[in-house]
Amino acid sequence: MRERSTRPDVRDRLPPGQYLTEKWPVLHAGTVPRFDAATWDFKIWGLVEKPSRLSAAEFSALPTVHLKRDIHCVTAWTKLDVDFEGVPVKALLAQAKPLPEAHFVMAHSEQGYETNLPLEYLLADDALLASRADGQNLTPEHGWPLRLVVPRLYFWKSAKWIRSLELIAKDRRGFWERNGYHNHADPWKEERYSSPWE
Ligand SMILES: Nc1nc2c(c(=O)[nH]1)N[C@H]1C(S)=C(S)[C@@H](COP(=O)(O)O)O[C@H]1N2
Ligand SMILES: [Mo]
Repeated sequence: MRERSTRPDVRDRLPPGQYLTEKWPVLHAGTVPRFDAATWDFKIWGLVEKPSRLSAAEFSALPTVHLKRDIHCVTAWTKLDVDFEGVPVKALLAQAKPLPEAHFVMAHSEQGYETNLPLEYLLADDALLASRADGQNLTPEHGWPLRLVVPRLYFWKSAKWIRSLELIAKDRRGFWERNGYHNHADPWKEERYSSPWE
C-alpha cells in the first residue's frame, strides 16, 4: 500500500502491503478467556530435559526486559515502536534444556488456540513472554496475563493467553496455519497465505 504522506524513515519500516496504524486493533478467534491466578500455570514440555511448570506467582517473579518493536498483522496494519515488557523466552528455554532433536515449538493458549514456530525464533533475543505493553499491563483483549511476542513474524504467531510451549521434532501446523495462513509468516517476504502446493 503506497503511503504518500509517510516519512521515508517510517516507510522503510513498513513491510510490503502494510499500512500504519496508531491504534492497537484487537483480533482473535473465539472469546476473551477469564484469568484465574489460583489455577493458572505456564509449562514448557515435550522434547526438553527438564519440563517446567510455573504458577502465576512464580512467573510474575521472573526478571523481565523491555523490547521496543514494530508489530505487523496479516490483515495489513503495522504498529510501530510497541514497548513490550516480559520474560525472554530463551531464558526459560535455557532452564528447560531443549533436546537436540527439538527443532520446532507449538505455542498453546487458552481454549485450544495454537501456533507453530521454528525453535530458533524463540531462542533469539527478541522473543518475549510479555505481560505489559507501553507501560501498562496487557488488557484482557490483548492477552492478559501473558502473551507471546515474536515481532519478526506476522502477529498471529504471537499467541495471546499463552499457557505452554511444546517442543517438537517435526513441524506441525497451528490454528491459523491450518486455516489458510502461511506456515512461516515473514512479513518482509509477505508470507501471508499458504498455497495448496506447500
Ligand atoms: N490465543 C490467541 N492468540 C492470538 C489469536 C487468537 O485467535 N487466539 N489471534 C492472533 C492474531 S490473528 C493476531 S493479529 C494477534 C492480534 O493481537 P492483538 O489483538 O493484541 O492485536 O493475536 C494473535 N494471537
Ligand atoms: Mo491476525
